[in-house]
Amino acid sequence: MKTTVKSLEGSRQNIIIDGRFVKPNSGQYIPSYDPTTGESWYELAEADSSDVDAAVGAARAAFRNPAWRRMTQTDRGKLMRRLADLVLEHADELALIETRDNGKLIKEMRAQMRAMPDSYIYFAGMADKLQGETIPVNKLDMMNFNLREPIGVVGMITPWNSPLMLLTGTLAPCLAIGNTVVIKPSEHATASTLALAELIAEAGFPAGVVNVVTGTGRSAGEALTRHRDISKIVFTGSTDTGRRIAGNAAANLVPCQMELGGKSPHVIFSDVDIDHAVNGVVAGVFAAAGQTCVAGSRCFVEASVYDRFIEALVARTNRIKVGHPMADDTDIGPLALAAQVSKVESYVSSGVKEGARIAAGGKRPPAEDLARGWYFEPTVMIEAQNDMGFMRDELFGPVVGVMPFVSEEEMITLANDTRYGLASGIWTQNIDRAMRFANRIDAGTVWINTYRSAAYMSANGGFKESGYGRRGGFEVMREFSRLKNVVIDYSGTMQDPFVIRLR
Ligand code: TXE
Repeated sequence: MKTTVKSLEGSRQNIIIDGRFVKPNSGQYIPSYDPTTGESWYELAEADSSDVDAAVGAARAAFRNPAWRRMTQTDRGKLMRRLADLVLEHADELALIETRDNGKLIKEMRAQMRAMPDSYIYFAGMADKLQGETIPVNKLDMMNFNLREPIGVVGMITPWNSPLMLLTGTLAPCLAIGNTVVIKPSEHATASTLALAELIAEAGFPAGVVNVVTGTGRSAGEALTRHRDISKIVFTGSTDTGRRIAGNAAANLVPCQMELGGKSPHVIFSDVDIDHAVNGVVAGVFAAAGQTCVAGSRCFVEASVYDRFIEALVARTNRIKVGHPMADDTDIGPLALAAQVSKVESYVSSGVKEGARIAAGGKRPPAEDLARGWYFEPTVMIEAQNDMGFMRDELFGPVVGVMPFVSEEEMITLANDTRYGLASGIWTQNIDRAMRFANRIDAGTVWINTYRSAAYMSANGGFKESGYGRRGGFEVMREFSRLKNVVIDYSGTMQDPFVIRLR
């Protein structure tokens, strides 16, 4: 893998089409910023519609290429295992690249990158297990069965918060089935995707199976979602952009998979160990500085323990260390974008005007060594209401709003009172209550006495404006394959079609 933090520093990165790094036709490059300093550290190519067209063409040719199309499922699985080995071998460098690009903690990224190969291995194992079925029909001497086959060229538009992990959730099953791919990573964290594409080539995937076009959503992203030769679009990002992309895709009747924003409820009942629940809430909302789609950013606490819970949550939050993402003792690093800090700041201040109170954090940290970076303190907002801006919209920052509830009925109404439906969590020792919550909550994932315990073996995704389609588990293999029905008549005869016989 030639792409390393060292090679990226001060460099210009090109796009990858048909297995080669090529310059963008526009000749334009845009800066990628280091969130700890706000300074540009390399430049990425600004691809336009002509580059996207070339990438989709290469992916389409690769889809037809017998070297890929006629490779057996077992051999595809072997390639993916080789890729898993290469990712593991380069896990620490991939982690460094992501930390430098989006400011996520190095300790978290190392763990994430070392675990990521397991995903490729899991889907490699599925490459030869996707099977159709035979269907009993009401006719003799007929065989009716379903085939599962790859869809074609899949366009993937990924975000900056966990570029490789979020990409892997769809790239691994896509490749296992035999599709080809054009990836448009976020302009805010592009480098790790280029590095992964190098490893994909090194593993032996034929040229053109995975192509990477970089640049802004407005240019490369739009072009990809409007392209007529794309068979499916996978998008992870904001609900507004998702809506726009789904519109572009609809014009070409292209199906989409959408993993969008969230405003997930996290519910605490009085029958639990408060310190454990506080740890759950802190992990659920402050991990990755709140930049996770499943962040439990609305916290509902049973009124009888509300004061005790707030006291413990504030004390725990005040012990969180905000610092440089490379330091081992840092709990929260910077936000990935300058715009995110302004967004979070403005929602916190409008929340105060709407009547909420800051019980912890609420501002950029005063420490001098953090002044140039895009940091924000972990923040607890109390006296929150569901109709306040910061409780309604996704902030994608380290802010939790807390409010009390009295009855289970009231809690369910409050928890479901959101346009999103991605994840949810509940802390209780009462199994009946937990199951009632699991049945009634409008969210694609329900965590009981835990939070953010996501697994690539289970299908995850959103309801409502959090999107549609599922990632993980065997479900995703169906999403990235298409079903074809085949009928054989082995009677050896063909009746005159105009003679109708009643049985
Ligand atoms: O997202 P965008 P941004 C949410 C989060 C955050 C907000 C804005 O609330 O504050 O989104 O972040 C590409 N056609 N999430 O601006 O715009 C873009 O280049 C095609 C939630 O980064 O959704 C990038 O690759 N593509 C989230 C990707 O879309 C377009 C993760 C995401 O960008 C495009 C990230 C267009 N018109 C942000 N416009 C999650 N669900 O995990 C942009 N893009």
